[in-house]
Amino acid sequence: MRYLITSALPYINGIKHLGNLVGSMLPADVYARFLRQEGEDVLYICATDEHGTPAEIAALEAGLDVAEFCKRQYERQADIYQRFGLSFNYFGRTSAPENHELTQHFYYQLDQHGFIEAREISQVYSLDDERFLPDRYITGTCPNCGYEKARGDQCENCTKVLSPTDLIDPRSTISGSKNLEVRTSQHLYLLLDKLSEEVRSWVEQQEQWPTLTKAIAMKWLNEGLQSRGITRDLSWGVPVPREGFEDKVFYVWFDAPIGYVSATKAWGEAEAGRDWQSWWKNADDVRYTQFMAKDNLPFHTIMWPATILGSREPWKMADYIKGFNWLNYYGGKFSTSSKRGVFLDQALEIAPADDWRYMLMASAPESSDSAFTWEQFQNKVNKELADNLGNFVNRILKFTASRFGNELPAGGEPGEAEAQLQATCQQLIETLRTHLHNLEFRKATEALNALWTAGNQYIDVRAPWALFKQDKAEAAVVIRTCVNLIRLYAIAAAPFIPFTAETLFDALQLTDAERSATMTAAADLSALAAGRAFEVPPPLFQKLDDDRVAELKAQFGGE
Ligand code: B3M
Ligand code: ZN
Repeated sequence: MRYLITSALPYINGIKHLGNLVGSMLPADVYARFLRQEGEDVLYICATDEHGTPAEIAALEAGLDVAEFCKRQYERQADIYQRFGLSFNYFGRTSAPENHELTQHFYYQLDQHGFIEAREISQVYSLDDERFLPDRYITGTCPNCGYEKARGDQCENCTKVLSPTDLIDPRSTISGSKNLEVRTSQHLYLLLDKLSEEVRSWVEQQEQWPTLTKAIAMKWLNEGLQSRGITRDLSWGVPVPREGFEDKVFYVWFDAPIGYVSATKAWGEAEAGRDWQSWWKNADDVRYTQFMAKDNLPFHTIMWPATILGSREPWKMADYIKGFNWLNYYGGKFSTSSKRGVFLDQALEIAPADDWRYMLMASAPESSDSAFTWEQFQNKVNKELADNLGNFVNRILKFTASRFGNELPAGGEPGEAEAQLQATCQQLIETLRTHLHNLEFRKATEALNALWTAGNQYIDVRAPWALFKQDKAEAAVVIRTCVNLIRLYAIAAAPFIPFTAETLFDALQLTDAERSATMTAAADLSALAAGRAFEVPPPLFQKLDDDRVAELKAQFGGE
């Protein structure tokens, strides 16, 4: 089995916030890192989603040509994800030539098999802006929930997918003008209704999907699929290769999921000998897992599968779709468009990536929406990372260095307490691995934290500092056990806090083979033997005191 992993493609219009990270890229990265560690063949693909009206609007606001705007934003995002330790095998762009080519290919296939229809439709035209107003170029009140800032393509509040003409009291997003009229123009439609039964039978086969994913898909299917316009009056995007459509491009949600395939193609082309097709075509030996926030679920459970099914080609479809609820920020959503919450560049100025990675996974909105609070962040960093893990490492290594020097001491034999600790660790590692295989990230961090607690309980009982005065050999056994425990901690935590794991690997001077051991193998607490050299690392985590928390709350409006 090989593992293909994708995160929903982050949209290009600006730096993402913590809510975006927790609901797609971060869990996918933790999963990818875990599977690689287990020795699996993993391909983790992501890309920026660059087309559509929000990109054009953001470029306009920035006073840049949209291609230049996207290029700059792509570089900024790629840099930030690297600093967060996101280990994509490839981070592509939907504006890349591979995506143009594959999008047109899917269109040809769908058209050839009778799933595309050209229709004359009515559209909102802005007289003041002298242009059609597709999708987000129009704002109004949601007919479903009454939210006043619903966009022409989807209501951000209730997630209902909309058409611009559905909106109540519509206005232009560009100018605010209400001087609008309805005009007709030709557009292409994907005949989802014709594919409905095929999509339904595919969805029904997915017995192991999480409840949220299945519920959203079934809701859509039961409401009845309707054909959907897949072209827009824009100039930035994938051109529509059809006579009479020279001024149009494909709708962003048509080409975006194709970005998963095209970014894999770009990965394949980046180095000789990479067979990208084998990951996507007739890929029965591939297990494909997608990660995304819940508002993206309809597109991945219905629209994208319909595109694949209608292409009549054997493209890989998702085996598992992990959807996340919202991470809320003080009673409201994190939001890029309203600049609410903490953005990734700001986050890295406040604390290192690992603090965020751990905290976010520990409060992942898995079974319901969850709330980000600064107290929760403080609590996770101070109590779990700094006290439970960081303190253990520093106390043990400092003590060892001062009493025995910078080598693991010899003497003594592991006894009952060590055997018990080892059994506890093995059990917790199995629990952790099971949660990770099941993509239960909150529970996984709980198992990890329990593992750290087990070490602290062990040294509370065995108290090597006291033991040293009475029985040096016995103290040496405890020390060796603890240093092995530190290696286990580093390996078990590596998918979550890879930078810290690296610091610990260096401190313990592990060989490459020792660094890439599985958690199961590292649960052998006598692997590192007497005589091994080590260094004492600087404190691993910095605590946040109450004043700092108050400051952050004031700065970010967390009240
Ligand atoms: N770009 C996520 C969003 O902006 C969207 C995901 C595309 S995945 C193919 O809501
Ligand atoms: Zn709504």
